[in-house]
Amino acid sequence: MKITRVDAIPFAIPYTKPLKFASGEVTDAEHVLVRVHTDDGVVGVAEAPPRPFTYGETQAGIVAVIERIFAPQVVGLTLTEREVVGARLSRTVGNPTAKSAVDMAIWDALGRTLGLPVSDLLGGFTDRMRVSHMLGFDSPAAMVAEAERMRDTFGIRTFKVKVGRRPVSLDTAVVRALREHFGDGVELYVDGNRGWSASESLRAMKQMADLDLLFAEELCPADDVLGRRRLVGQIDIPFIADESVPTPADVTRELLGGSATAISIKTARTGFTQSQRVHHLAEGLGVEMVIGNQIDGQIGTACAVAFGSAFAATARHAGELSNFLDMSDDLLTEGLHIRDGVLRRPAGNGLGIEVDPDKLARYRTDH
Ligand code: MUC
Ligand code: MG
Repeated sequence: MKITRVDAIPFAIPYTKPLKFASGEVTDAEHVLVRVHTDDGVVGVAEAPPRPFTYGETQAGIVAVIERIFAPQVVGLTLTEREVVGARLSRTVGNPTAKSAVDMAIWDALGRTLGLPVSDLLGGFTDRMRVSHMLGFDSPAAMVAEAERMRDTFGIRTFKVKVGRRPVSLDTAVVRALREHFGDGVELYVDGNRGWSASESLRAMKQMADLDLLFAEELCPADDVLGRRRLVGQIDIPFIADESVPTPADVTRELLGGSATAISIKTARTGFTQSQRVHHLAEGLGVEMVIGNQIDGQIGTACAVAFGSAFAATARHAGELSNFLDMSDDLLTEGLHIRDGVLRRPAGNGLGIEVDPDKLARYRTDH
């Protein structure tokens, strides 16, 4: 169970449909495959998705920090020393997706070694989650058509609508068009990616007050502490903190400070070890959780559904597990499939997934 090597392999797979939102746009999955090898010949995998606009990480930076800083700190430890891994990695600030991919690849290797699914090791609540699909910026007609395609093809009936454009009516018109088109046959919520000011957010929420939204997420800048707290105090649906809670300490501060009333858990940024802490904190403080998506590929999505299906509170709401549908290809031998609006976690030990060596050879960009 001793870690002998950690690989960080950059790869690039184009999207068939770019995702646009208030803080950026994604056209290619330029991610990093992380592999943790052990002296038993076991290999655990995970992926790190660089999101420069959210965490300041780049693909080259993730490869460099893993190869030069993190790998030497974890080689020689055993797979059960995850708290030691965490303590060593936390000497370096930031780099959340690089740290998380190392953590999750270790969990995958542990599950494979023990002959158990990671999801069962974490909590084992269920083997599936309902899926929520993100609708990126476009016209109301195009976003309704995209939602219809997702419902008809994959049975998805929960949609997170990207908002944060100006004037706010550009986005509120989309949400209204979706509600008018689908009636109460779908669940809707909005995510501003910090695009609006607190007062614009309040105006938009008033315009959408009759649209039966489930949640509002990160509508305005988190560092506008007072504006955001005032906003959260004036809306009557749970306000999800996403970019403002990259660590468990941030979760505590945001919830106790009254600047959030729900939490997005993204395994891409808190791995499995820290996501457990986020889950336990949110549960203890009595707020709802949504499994978020860092625009993950299928490896990242397998991680998200492994965690989300492990606990009652995270399996309760639809998880954001569908961004991989917009990629032109992926790295797995057996792809993930969403049917009737549900994603089952892959059966098998660890994460239950295998990287296809031919696909990796085709998409890796380091040679
Ligand atoms: C989301 O929930 O915000 C877009 C930007 C980011 O950091 O994550 C994605 C999805
Ligand atoms: Mg978000």
